Amino acid sequence: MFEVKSPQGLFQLSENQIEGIFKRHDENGDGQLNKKELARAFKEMGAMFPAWRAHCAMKHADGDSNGVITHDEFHKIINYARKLGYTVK
Ligand SMILES: [Ca+2]
Ligand SMILES: [Ca+2]
Repeated sequence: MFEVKSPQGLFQLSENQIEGIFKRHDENGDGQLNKKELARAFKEMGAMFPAWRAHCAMKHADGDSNGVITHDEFHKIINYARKLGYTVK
């Protein structure tokens, strides 16, 4: 499970919910996530430094280093987000 600190307190996100957040932030609708879109997604999940978080996530999940998270890299970014555990303080 995945935990996020929000103004309402602590709540948990399932893998599907994380995927939903990432997909919702695919603003140009190309089915891929660039760093800017990632940062917005992390912001929604309660990251304190979304741009930095997106940078690290990109390094982790962008296997072919083309600067975007494509469909086949999606599971890696979801995994990464889950592993963070998101006990954001
Ligand atoms: Ca996109
Ligand atoms: Ca890539």
